[in-house]
Amino acid sequence: MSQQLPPGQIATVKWPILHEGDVYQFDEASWSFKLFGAIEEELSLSFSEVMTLPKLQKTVDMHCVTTWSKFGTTFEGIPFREFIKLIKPHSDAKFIRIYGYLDDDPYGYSANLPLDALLGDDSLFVYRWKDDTHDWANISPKHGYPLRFIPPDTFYLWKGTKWVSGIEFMTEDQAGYWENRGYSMTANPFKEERFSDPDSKPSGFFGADEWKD
Ligand SMILES: Nc1nc2c(c(=O)[nH]1)N[C@H]1C(S)=C(S)[C@@H](COP(=O)(O)O)O[C@H]1N2
Ligand SMILES: [Mo]
Repeated sequence: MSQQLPPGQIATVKWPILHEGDVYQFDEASWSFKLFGAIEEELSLSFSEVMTLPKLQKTVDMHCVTTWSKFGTTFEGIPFREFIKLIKPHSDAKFIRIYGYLDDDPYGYSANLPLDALLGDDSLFVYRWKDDTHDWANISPKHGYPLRFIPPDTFYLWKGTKWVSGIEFMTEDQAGYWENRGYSMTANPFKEERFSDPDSKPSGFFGADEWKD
């Protein structure tokens, strides 16, 4: 809830919508959440199993690399750390990728993050939200229903995978969808880490100006 505007960002009141591909249509029967990679035993959870995990509410800021920032959105969700309690990561598993749908592929989208940055209350798999002008509601399909990740505000929002399908544990920091297309591995908005090479902005920059209030 820092309400600090990172360099090069513009505050918006609206909650813009940005993603690649189609909006995922939730189907509980085929939905699962998988924990895999550098862990002792892989685990697959149903939607009802995920929803029995401990939850909390937290007000956070969101910073999109296309330059909009939205302050003060309150989310209800399951802390990332609750999933770690269900498995035994290898001792050298220092990074993760959070996967989500891209069109019909449940693992088509992903974003990498360092594990040790995700253990606080500001690292949430969310399903409900509110803000100053909206009462509590489920996350809409376009924003990631039934479940999407919200990263700590020290990461740009592309690290916030929508329509999540699982967490991969990794011993090396491996790129996700946008990181493979020229975006930063570390992605700290307050250091303006937008691109992996600050001198060459990737082509196919997404987002345009549609979000402006
Ligand atoms: N599955 C999936 N998750 C995604 C994306 C995507 O293309 N696919 N786009 C990311 C980007 S670039 C941003 S800025 C946020 C936008 O979330 P919002 O549309 O709810 O504002 O979702 C992120 N999560
Ligand atoms: Mo984004």
